[in-house]
Amino acid sequence: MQVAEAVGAALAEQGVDTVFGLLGSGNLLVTNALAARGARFASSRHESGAVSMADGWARVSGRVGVASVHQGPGLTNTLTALAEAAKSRTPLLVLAADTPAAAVRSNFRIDQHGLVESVGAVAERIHGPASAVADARRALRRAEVERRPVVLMLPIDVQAQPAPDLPPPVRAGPPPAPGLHRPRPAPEAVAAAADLVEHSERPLIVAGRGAVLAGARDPLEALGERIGALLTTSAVANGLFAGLPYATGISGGFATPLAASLLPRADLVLAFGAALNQWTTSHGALLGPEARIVQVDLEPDAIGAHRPVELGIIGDAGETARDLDAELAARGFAQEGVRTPELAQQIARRRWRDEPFEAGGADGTIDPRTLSIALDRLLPEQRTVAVDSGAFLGWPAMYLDVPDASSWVFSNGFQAVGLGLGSAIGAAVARPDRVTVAALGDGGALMALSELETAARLGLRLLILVYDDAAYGAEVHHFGPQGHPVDLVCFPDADLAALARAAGGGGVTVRALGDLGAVERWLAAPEGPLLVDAKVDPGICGEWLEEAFRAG
Ligand SMILES: Cc1ncc(C[n+]2csc(CCOP(=O)(O)OP(=O)(O)O)c2C)c(N)n1
Repeated sequence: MQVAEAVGAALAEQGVDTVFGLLGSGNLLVTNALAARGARFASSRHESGAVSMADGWARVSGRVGVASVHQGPGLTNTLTALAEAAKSRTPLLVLAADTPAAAVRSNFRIDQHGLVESVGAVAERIHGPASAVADARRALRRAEVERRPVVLMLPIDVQAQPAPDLPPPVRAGPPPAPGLHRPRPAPEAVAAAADLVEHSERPLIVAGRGAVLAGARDPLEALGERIGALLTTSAVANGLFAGLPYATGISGGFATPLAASLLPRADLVLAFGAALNQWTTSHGALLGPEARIVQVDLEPDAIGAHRPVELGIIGDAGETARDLDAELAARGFAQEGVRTPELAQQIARRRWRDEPFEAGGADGTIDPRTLSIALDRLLPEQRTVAVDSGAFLGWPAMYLDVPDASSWVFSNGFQAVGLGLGSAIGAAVARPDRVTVAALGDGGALMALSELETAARLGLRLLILVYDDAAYGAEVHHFGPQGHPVDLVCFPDADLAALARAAGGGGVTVRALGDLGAVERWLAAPEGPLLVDAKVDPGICGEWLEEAFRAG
């Protein structure tokens, strides 16, 4: 057995059963070895797609996503998606072939280690035949424990050497699940937080991606109940509190008018795995003058990074919520706080879809809000929504519900356009039982065009919803009002539905609600992807975006 095969076998033994990638001479053997041991291999058409797919798969499955790429250009093609995974703390293992150490003049040679570390990924390596299996296990373990992308360099000369017998497995059985390591907070810190809670009347719990990765819904729900808190999430943690009566949805620019009026009234803000950045707090406007802030995070340098806080607690979001709840229980503390039946009714009645708006949609276009509300009604409740970057992204965030946090793939940690289709494909592979929506702009869709063929080839239940304004709308709305010419970011109309059909999927153009019949028919028996090229009114700009541009 060669080292390449031993590495693939070792990873399969550790539970790796799904691999995304694009094969070249450097990574074919290791990937074959995984496939030979039962792993499913899904080929992308671009390495950015492969890593985005592994990222989306990981977010939905809660497991370490795995991608496999060729050395040199295969790896450079992953960089934007890798940076997104690093910033979003997605646990990923990227198997990257590498040039032999001695091949200093190889065309493929680059500083792979420096390259991936520059975007925040961890570089690991198989060092030689004797250590290769242990090296691979360590890389997988690091991705899992550190909740970040790890790139395992596989020099092709080392891969080709004979492998010693496989060392006995360090862990057989269930596949790796990130977040097994949940540091508990210091008891003194918990006691200090309990003191603050005892003096609060209107507490607010803000949950971020750290709370999602920690699986902290239940302990946060219990804590919220005890202290009478309003619940909200950052945009990335959307869905964490789905269905709870005192949850107001996303905080920040996507907050409903009701939420935007309630959030600044809090006198105590408990942030769990949420950075409290400018998006979540609307540049601080949603934190009232009286608010005392407690921030819980695994990372010491996250504490106070965006907002000064009164108390920082280093610990896992779920464990800290549990310990704080237990401390308050021991003190005999419980209060109604903000929780009245009237408030629950108000929250239920004033969701985004209930807020009136002056519908646009002139000249054969549809208002993106009208479109989103209608699709939300048509889609089954059990769905996954993956969102690209661009001006359109507020519409799915505001109008498309998700049943829980793992059904929401918001690949916006790097604010890169073009990763949404890949991450949606990975999400759809993770949940073949339900419909996945890829919400994209036309710019993002065209950037990831090659993966339309992937979606069709894999026969995914994927609704590719393109908010098509025939422009880089974000730039139009940003610079147009300032009087700058924006003709360079406006494009002739493109028939994206025809492109999807050419790639082997379905495609329909939507200019009015009446055109959604094709979507209804597809939903009745969703087989293979359907691209909805929604020609949206290019004049409509979300208030959240106007506010973001004003704030600079
Ligand atoms: C990879 C990348 N390139 C460029 C940008 C700058 N940018 C931000 S939004 C945007 C426009 C995206 O257009 P589209 O996908 O059609 O969405 P829209 O803004 O029109 O809703 C661009 C080019 C970026 N964020 N990422």
